[in-house]
Amino acid sequence: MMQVAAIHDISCFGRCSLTVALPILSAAGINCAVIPTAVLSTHTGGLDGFTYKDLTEEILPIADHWKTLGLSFDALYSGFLGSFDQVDILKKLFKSFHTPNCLVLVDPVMGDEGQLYKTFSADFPGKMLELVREADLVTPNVTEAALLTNQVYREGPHQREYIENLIKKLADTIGTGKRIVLTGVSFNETELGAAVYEGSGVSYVFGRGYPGQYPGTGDVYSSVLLAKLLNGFSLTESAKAAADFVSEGIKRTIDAGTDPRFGIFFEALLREGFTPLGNGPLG
Ligand code: PXL
Repeated sequence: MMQVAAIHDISCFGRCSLTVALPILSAAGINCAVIPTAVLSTHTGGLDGFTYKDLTEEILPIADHWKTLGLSFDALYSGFLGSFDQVDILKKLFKSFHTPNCLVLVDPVMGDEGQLYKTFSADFPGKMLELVREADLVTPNVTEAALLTNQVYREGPHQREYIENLIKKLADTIGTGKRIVLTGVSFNETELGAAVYEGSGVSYVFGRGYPGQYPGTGDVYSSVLLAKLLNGFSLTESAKAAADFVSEGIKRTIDAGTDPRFGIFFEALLREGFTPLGNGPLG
C-alpha cells in the first residue's frame, strides 16, 4: 500500500489544500497522512473575514512521533504553509523522511493572478525557494514561478517563449535534477494546462479551458498528478490526467451553478470514477 504525508493547511470550507488532497489520494488507493500547517475557516481567495490559526508548533512534534512509530512514505507532499518558520521545519522533516524511494513534491502555494495570497509577506517567495530546492518535483503556477525567479508575471494566453524562459529560469534557480510542472499555462482561450519539464525540453498538456477563477484548482491539480504518478504513470501522462480532471471539475461546477469561490465539484468525478487515462479511479 502506498502512503503519502500531505502537509498543507485545512481551509474548513472551500475545497482546497487538505480537503482536496485527502479525498483524491484516498480515491486513488493511497493512504494520506496529514500534517496541517494552519487552520482557516475558509481559504483566502475572495472570501473575507476568514479565521486563521497557525500550527507551526505542531509540525515537528507530529513528525517526531511518526518517527518513533517507524513510519515511512512513498511521497512527501507540501503545499500552503502557515508561517515563514515552516520552511525551515519542513526542510528538517524532508531530511528525516526522504529515502531513495520517496518522492518530494513541493507545490509552492503562494499566489495567483500575479498576486501573493493575503497571508504572505513580500519576502516569502525568497524563503519558499529554499524549500523548492529540496524537492524532486515542483508544481508552481505561473504567478509562483514568476515570484520564485523575479520574473514579470504575464496572464494568458501566453507566448511560448515566455513560458519556456520562465521554466528555464526556474530550473537554473533551483538546480539540476528537478522536475517541474508549471500550471495555468494557456496558448489560446479554449485550452488550459501545464508545461512539463524533466531536465531537457518542455512538453505541454491541456484540458478544455473555461473563463473565470476557481480557487483550489492548483491543489486539485497537484493531488491528481501525484495520485497518477504513484500509480505508475509517466509525468506527462499524469500531468495530462490532472489537466483533464480539473477541466472536467470546472465544467461540473458550472453545470451545478455553485459559487466558484466554494471550489470545484470534484466529488462528482470521484463518485463516477472519472478515468482520464483508464485503469480505474485516478489509478
Ligand atoms: O488553493 C490554494 C490555497 C491554499 N490554502 C489557502 C488559500 C489558498 C488560495 O487562496 O487561501 C488558505
